[in-house]
Amino acid sequence: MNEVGFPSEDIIFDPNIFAVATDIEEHSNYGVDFINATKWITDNLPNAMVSGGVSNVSFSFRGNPIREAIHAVFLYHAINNGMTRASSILPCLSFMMRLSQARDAIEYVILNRNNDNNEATEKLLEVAEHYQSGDKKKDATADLAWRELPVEKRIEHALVKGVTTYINEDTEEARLKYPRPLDAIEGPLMDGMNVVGDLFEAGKMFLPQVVKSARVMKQAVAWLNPYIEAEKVAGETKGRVLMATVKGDVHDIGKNIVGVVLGCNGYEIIDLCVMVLSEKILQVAKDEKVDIIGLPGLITPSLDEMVYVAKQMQEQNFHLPLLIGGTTTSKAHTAVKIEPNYQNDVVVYVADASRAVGVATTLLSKDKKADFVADIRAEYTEVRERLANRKPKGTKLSYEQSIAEGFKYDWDNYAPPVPNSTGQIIFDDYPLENLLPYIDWTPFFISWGLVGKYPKIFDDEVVGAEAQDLFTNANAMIDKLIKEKLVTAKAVLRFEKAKRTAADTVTVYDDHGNAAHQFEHLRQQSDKVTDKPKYSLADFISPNGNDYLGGFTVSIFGAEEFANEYKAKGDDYNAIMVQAVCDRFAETFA
Ligand code: B12
Repeated sequence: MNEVGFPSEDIIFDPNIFAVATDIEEHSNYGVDFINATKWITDNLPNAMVSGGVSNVSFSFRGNPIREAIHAVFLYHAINNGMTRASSILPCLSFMMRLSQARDAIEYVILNRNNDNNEATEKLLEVAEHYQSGDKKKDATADLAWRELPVEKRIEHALVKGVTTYINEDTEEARLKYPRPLDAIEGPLMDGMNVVGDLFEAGKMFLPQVVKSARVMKQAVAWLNPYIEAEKVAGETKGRVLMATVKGDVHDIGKNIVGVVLGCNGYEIIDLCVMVLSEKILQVAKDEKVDIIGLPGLITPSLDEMVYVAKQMQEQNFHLPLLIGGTTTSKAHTAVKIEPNYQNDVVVYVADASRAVGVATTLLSKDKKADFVADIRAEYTEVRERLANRKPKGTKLSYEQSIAEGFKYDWDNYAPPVPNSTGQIIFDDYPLENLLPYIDWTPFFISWGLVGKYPKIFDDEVVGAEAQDLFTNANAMIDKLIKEKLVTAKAVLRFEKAKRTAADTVTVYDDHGNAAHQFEHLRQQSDKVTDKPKYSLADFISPNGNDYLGGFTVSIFGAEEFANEYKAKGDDYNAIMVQAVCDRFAETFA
């Protein structure tokens, strides 16, 4: 400042203000953090000003006039500690007097006092309810009107709204109403989840809300598990079943239910969790000598992955039944795409957990298996024949034609840029703080199913509030990752001399000029008539031998392990949050 002659009073610091009373422990101190930061700046940096976006602090109370009072109390403490200006602030002063009785409750939240078990937040929620305007208040009572509905509708409401408060008692009521505990899952709970799925598909629910629905569902299933287990058939193990959600798919609620139900019927379950590579599934199946493999698939890409697993089973000479299940799978897909690839034993599509027991028992029965398999094969052959009349796909250019129409460039008049060094460079622990300013947040919101560009997305009428909430939580997660050093950014990069040695081939050379590796690239072969060349990545390396190829790989180590800790606690929301922010770090690093 002295060196460049910049007036100190022209420097304005704008420390972040984040929402308090969010029900997330890490957020409780955000008010205090801002006030302390303001005090430090004031004490240590004479004349500097401190600004802040005050309305963030009360974000949890959207729609409630108590926000104004929260701003007033917050400003009182912030100004006393040196805050000089505030931005994006809702009116507050008129409210200060009227809400004097709320002041203590607010002050405890802002200053994070008496809040060890969230007591201060709970108290403020109670007080805030009191200040809710007529309409909203009516909503709050209407909120409880759903408690009068039949148990099936209450369960649906809890799943759609992500409310866990009454789910144990409602699940218990359903358990008593239905003949068996599993019927409560396959009846009202799955019906409710289907409503969630339909709303999501129609764009009326967003991913963070679906994650909360999943949390409710998991709690309900956890409530029912002991009752399902109590029906357990005593005696010898009937067989070993390996369950694994395939690569790329994170859905595990259905798989866990199938595991519990089979477990209670005398089967030993080996559960490899989610996102499991085919190689691992098959290795464990061999090592553990399992009798059946069960694959759940809930998203479309899982369907191809299941085909891959089936092919691998055939190639590796497996001789055991393969069960296929989950919303996105179907008898038709199993018959047309999966079964033809695995003929050593049988592939069976199973629509729900209760059917899984019967199917498994039949398949492991010496007497019944042959007839059952013959019936399934006949049925699937019929399905295939019915679906056989497919239209042929569009044609492609021949490879030679594509090369002829490839990208042309005057390489003799081109001087390629020269890297500072060739060979390998390693970053073993790159500071995450350095990556922060470059994060591209838009894909973060897309990964949560919220469409809109950052930061404009916060103003979006439909998803704005949800986006703001997510962003606040993402930043809290980032603080935690950095402060507690939970993950490490690592990278390896390398530049080498390179030459295009054939139409689609790039050869790289070591420092002694020896060919070290060849990269083969794909070329576009679409027969669409356009002016554009048919590109290949190889087109962009000079054939003259004076060019370079660079490659890198980045990874955020520890992210998966930390996400799994949350998953183990049934907290999918934070597990996904860890993955989503680490994905941002990885991309930024790249
Ligand atoms: C909850 C949920 C989530 C949760 C999952 C939480 C968790 N830990 O599992 C979260 C929020 C993480 C999620 C994420 C996504 N989801 Co989702 N999700 C759902 C939802 C609403 C419910 C699934 C569920 O748990 N159902 C309840 C269980 C009990 O039912 P079930 O799985 O079918 O299981 C029963 C039977 O099928 C059977 N069964 C199941 N597996 C097996 C296996 C075997 C071997 C056997 C014998 C039987 C069997 O037994 C069970 C009990 O009877 C569905 C909608 C729906 N209608 O299913 C969408 C749905 C599956 N999701 C969908 C999508 C698109 C996604 C995302 C891609 C969204 C996004 N944009 O990121 C991501 C995918 C991420 C990934 N890479 O996997 C789509 C899939 C569409 C498609 N064809 O691809 C669906 C169908 C919603 C929709 N209508 O659009 N999702």
